[in-house]
Amino acid sequence: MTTRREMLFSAGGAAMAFGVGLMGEGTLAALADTAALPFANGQRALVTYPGKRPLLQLSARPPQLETPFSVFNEGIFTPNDAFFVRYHLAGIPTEIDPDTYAIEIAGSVDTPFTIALKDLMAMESVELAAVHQCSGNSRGFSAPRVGGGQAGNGMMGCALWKGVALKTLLNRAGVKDSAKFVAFEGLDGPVLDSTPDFAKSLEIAHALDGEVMIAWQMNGTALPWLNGYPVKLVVPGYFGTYWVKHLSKITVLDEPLESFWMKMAYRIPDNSCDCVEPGEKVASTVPINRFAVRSFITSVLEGDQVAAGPLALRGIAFDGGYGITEVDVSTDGGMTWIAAKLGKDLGKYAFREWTAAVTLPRGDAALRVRAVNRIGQSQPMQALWNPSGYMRNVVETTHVTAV
Ligand SMILES: Nc1nc2c(c(=O)[nH]1)N[C@H]1C(S)=C(S)[C@@H](COP(=O)(O)O)O[C@H]1N2
Ligand SMILES: [Mo]
Repeated sequence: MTTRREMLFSAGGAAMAFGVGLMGEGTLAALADTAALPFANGQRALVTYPGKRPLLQLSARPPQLETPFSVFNEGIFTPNDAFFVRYHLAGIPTEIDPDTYAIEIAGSVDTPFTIALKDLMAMESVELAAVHQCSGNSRGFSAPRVGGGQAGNGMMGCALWKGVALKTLLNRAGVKDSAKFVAFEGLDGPVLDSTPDFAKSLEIAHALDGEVMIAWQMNGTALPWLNGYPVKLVVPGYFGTYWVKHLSKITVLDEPLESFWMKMAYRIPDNSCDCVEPGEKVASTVPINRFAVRSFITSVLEGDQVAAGPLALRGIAFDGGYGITEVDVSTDGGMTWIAAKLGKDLGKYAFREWTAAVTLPRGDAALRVRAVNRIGQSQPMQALWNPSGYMRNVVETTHVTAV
């Protein structure tokens, strides 16, 4: 009899050392190629984990990997092997048996139950293209700099998610009238008892909106291990912190979740810009929630040399789920703008491709791109700041030299 037990490191002992950090970071860096992010101390080792191509290493224990920005020009969907990885706790699962894997639904429900993975996968499924983005995406550009993972712009990606609507499961359990929140936990855990376990919550109406999904497929195949195999919560338009990986427990609550990860971490200033002046104290905060509007040029990268004359620009834009309706580009640092052409609409949560034909005279050029969404939200010309380095959505500038 064969068992379907899956392992993160099937290659055995040597590979094992990578993920669980037994090998010193110095050793790892020595083995690896490096890449440079465009800010101070932006040198990163390019490391290969199971199921992944070489990615930029932010930390080894737990693994945190950033997608090289050039990947975003490969297509609108980010390939699974290039998708970023973010964990908080070093106790990540290294063995999972899909035959015994189950999700428990408990708390303020009429009929608590546990559902096996195979039964979940047999339920009516939904599919949705959506951007997944870490709250810490682009933090390394914060000026003045802030503490936390110094990420470039690669802690994001767009995938086609397939799974079961959370609403379907919650309705099967029968949510009690007193319910106000739903909490989510995954298989990973802290190495030390004193470290708070990772748990997140959504308001009950959000959890029942029919879009929040328990995904067991990403871009047509099983989720990569490090992206939450076998199931992750997908919360369209919301920052990645809510997208709980290796999802194993769902608890309906009558009270807010008293978790470090909701109450202390992942909070933004409670004001209209999500910002404060550098150094200013934040008066009050709210949990981070929807993405701000962002847009990027992907066809040329910072510092590139291009041929003077006509240049076909291409890139991506996205927002928190209203949908991108306009993209403009500038070749003179933002003095004049021309409208870009929007590509195929893959849904209001997906990357929206755009293209623009520009002409560059010989010399240095500051290329800029800005997007507008359906409710008129856009991007600021000057970067806004907050102490956690969240919500960056400044109009980005790509410097190129036309020769
Ligand atoms: N179980 C678990 N789920 C988690 C986390 C975690 O540490 N453990 N981190 C969250 C954060 S902050 C992010 S950005 C995303 C990262 O998802 P990915 O690694 O699949 O890209 O997972 C979220 N879900
Ligand atoms: Mo994150």
